[in-house]
Amino acid sequence: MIGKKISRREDIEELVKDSLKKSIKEILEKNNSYLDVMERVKIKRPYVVMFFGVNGVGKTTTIAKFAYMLKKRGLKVIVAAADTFRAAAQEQLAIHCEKLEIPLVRGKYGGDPASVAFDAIQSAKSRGFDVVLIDTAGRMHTDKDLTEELKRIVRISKPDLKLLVLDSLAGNDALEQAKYFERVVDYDGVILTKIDADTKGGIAISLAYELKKPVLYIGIGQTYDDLIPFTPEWIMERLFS
Ligand SMILES: Nc1nc2c(ncn2[C@@H]2O[C@H](COP(=O)(O)OP(=O)(O)OP(=O)(O)O)[C@@H](O)[C@H]2O)c(=O)[nH]1
Ligand SMILES: [Mg+2]
Repeated sequence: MIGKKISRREDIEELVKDSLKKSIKEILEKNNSYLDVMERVKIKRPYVVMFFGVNGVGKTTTIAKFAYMLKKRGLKVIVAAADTFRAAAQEQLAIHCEKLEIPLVRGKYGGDPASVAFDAIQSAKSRGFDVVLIDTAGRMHTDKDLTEELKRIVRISKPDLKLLVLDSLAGNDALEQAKYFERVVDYDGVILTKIDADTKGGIAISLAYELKKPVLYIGIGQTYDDLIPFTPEWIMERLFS
């Protein structure tokens, strides 16, 4: 707004607010790529989607929501429990899959997660599944072994879509995580979780502005219905209401 002439009759506060709104909307719209798995599956089947992110951000819960969303739309989904690292990770996913009546390919604790992903993809091919969802262990950037493991899962399962799961409560640290995962494996889009927990989800702006990465879905609660597509309008409403 520097250098802009403003007449006496105009309300400066309103003008600043409108200008800010316009800028933020532009940033979000430029990097908002709507993704419809239904359309992608028509081109590539099975369509392989891999989820990763640091510990506890909501990967496993998001996979259950994602599977539910796809199943509701008539797609045949299979899940790969490629978190063979954290205790009870396999059982956690098994409970979700049982409730949702979705098949799960499990691995052994301490086993090779890449082979769990691979087996699920093979199974999807032979049994005619539309989508494979791969859950992975949470990992910090300080963990070299887990980073190498993640690269290996990507190399072997060749996912069609790589999704980074970020906790919207993590603030600036989420941006650091986004930079780290971009460097080691890169990804196509982000799922922002826990938006229901008193956060406006402003991280979506930083992601779009600094990394040009779109937020594709947002988690807004703990039930299977609580995953919705992200739209710039949605966050604008939250930021400015
Ligand atoms: N309120 C709220 N809670 C969520 C959301 N998504 C996930 N959670 C909760 O966050 C916690 C961690 O979720 P998980 O799905 O186990 O996270 P994770 O990333 O798989 O964790 P690790 O496998 O241990 O790395 C659980 O209590 C979830 O119910 C969300 O959108 N809103
Ligand atoms: Mg998990």
